[in-house]
Amino acid sequence: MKPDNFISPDYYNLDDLLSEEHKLVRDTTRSWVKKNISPIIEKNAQEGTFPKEILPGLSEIGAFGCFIPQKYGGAEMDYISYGLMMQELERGDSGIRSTASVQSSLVMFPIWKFGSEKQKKKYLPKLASGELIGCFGLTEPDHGSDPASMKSHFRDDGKNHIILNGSKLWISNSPFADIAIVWAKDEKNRIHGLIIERGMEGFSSPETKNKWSLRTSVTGELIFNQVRIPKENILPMKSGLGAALMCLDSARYGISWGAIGAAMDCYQTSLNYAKERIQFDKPIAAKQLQQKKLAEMITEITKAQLLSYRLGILKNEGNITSAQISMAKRNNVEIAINIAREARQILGAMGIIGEYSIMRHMMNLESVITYEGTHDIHLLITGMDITGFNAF
Ligand code: TGC
Ligand code: FAD
Repeated sequence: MKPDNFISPDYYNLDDLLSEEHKLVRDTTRSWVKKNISPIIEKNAQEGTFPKEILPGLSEIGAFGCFIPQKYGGAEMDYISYGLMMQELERGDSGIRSTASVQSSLVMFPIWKFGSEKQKKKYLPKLASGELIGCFGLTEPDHGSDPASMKSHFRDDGKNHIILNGSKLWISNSPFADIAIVWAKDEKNRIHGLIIERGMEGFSSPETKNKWSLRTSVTGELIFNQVRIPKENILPMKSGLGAALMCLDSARYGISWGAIGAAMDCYQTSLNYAKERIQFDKPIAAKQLQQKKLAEMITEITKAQLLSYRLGILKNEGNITSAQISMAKRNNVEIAINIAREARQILGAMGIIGEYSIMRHMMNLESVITYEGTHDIHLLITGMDITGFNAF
């Protein structure tokens, strides 16, 4: 890998709108990524492994539960800090951001919002410190975009336990997670969140191998065969698909920022390369065709930054809507994937090798555009919001 000399583009002086705390969180995360992620990540991506040794460091910078109250072990940051942290982590690699997103928004968030006080005290501090790693099981083999039709179900054993059957597919970190937040239906077809612990009899989590995308994040299944779960592991404060969708809102918000990080890295790498690469006696940056690519990249990055910054203000104020989050997730991932594709071309053949990060970002973004609601689903959410008609 090339030395990591990343400097973020800031064409509209967005820094002027950030507080000292925001800048501190961003700069601390950036330094941590330069030191701990950039030197190793290419090897992990080539091998298709997650660098577990970074988990304590992720916890130390506050990436596990950054918006969770300190009394439960979180860093209690605001949502712009959370976003900037996701931006910097994904600038390193989407798989690293994924781990922080899942732990914070999909595991700690539901326990914090829908858990009992006993569950919060039992799990949240250990999740914040990285002593426990969690995963989130919503998607099933036959139900991805339409989780309301899920088949996973449980019945009451008439005493202190429920019995869970079913399976989940495409679950980030499932093969090594200590706990799983799993969504399943009760006997009345009502969806509930359950806390499943590794070691429960009948529960297994095989890895899904041979991905071309998000290779630094381990993905797998969750299989439940007559798993006996104490009733006290049901999240008691909210049931229904809406509870799971609230978790997705939090994660999708973070992804809208994260995608900007990947886009920035591709832009910066291709800009530097274009200034240095000489063809026909001039840097290729002096050619109009390459300038068009670079100028369009910085324009789209700047628009995405402003979108996410405004979204962060709305989220801090508690005035955000799910449809606003969908628009930002969809837009920012799309611009990032387009920027990655253009940036790769600017590097010519050099764009396809691991010495540069672009191709890795490009492949990662193929997952990011599908998970947490596909590109199409987010468009349909916007469509429904503005027309009032459900076109799913
Ligand atoms: P619908 O009938 O619209 O809604 C069901 C109930 O939920 C309520 N609701 C919400 N509540 C809170 N927050 C939201 N954002 C909500 N959206 C809807 C709604 O009011 C209703 O409540 P009630 O009381 O009337 O029952 O649901 P639908 O079945 O029509 O589906 C809507 C749709 C398609 C938007 C939703 O199913 C969807 O978003 N599908 C996409 C699935 C998805 O995103 N899966 C992601 C899996 S997790 C993942 O990918 C992790 S990747 C992690 C990583 O590595 O980073
Ligand atoms: P489908 O829902 O089968 O969609 C297939 C295609 O049909 C898509 O293009 C979609 O846009 C389109 N489509 C679907 N419905 C409509 C419609 N109504 N109108 C028009 N077009 C439609 N899930 C979890 O629960 N937890 C995780 O941790 C997790 N991690 C993941 C990690 C990776 C690397 C990946 C790739 C996925 C992960 N997912 C996870 C699953 C992810 O959320 C789903 O893949 C996603 O929601 C889409 O579901 P699907 O793949 O079944 O596609």
